[in-house]
Amino acid sequence: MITVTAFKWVPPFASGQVRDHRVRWVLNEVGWPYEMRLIDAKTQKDPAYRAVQPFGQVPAMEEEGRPPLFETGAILLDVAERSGKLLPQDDAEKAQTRAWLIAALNSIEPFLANVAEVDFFMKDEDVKAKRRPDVEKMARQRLGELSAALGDRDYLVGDQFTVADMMVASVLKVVGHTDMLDEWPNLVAYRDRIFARPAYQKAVADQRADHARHSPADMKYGASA
Ligand SMILES: N[C@@H](CCC(=O)N[C@@H](CS)C(=O)NCC(=O)O)C(=O)O
Repeated sequence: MITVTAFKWVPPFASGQVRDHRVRWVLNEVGWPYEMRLIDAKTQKDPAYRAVQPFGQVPAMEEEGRPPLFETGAILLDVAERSGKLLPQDDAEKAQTRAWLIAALNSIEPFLANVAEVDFFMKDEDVKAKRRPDVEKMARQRLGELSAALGDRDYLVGDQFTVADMMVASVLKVVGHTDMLDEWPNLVAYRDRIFARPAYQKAVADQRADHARHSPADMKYGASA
């Protein structure tokens, strides 16, 4: 059986966004059964959990007979490769799919995450007001470049939905609290097309339901390992 780790609870703005939705989603897509292991802040610091996820983050994927796997990009590629789904058959297209998945994590997500960091985590209103235009400008640049690369195609590589589309669409969620995407109708249509997939809808609904069953007290913030 596959076990996926996730948090028991997160603040409402983050529910539906936590990266374990990517692992739930890919497993739903390929039809592999899994169970969730919901952890708290205390477990994050536990050496036993660090042996599973060296940074104490979620998600991780544990599976009998295999070393645990962390990093959502690695997990999506692993599941796609082993299932023979969500990757093109053609070698060159497969390589392009890996490139787009890594680009999502490496060349797009950090710029969008800067926007979210200012909006959700910066406390000082003066610093926030100064930094916001710069981070938005850089994020918009990446989104414009993504829009140009996608053009009028339905998916990023060939004519098939792949793990690259999963990761790029998931990364677009990071600025889902803004209207930034509206400047590029092809990106809005792309995101909506991908998020209409039942496997995605279930992943996010299940994550939200797990959070709704718990409270901040369940996270044991401040408790030592
Ligand atoms: N690059 C990692 C990022 C994982 C990550 O940032 N997880 C967040 C939740 S979305 C987390 O566990 N944050 C708590 C922490 O860093 O202590 C991945 O894609 O798996």
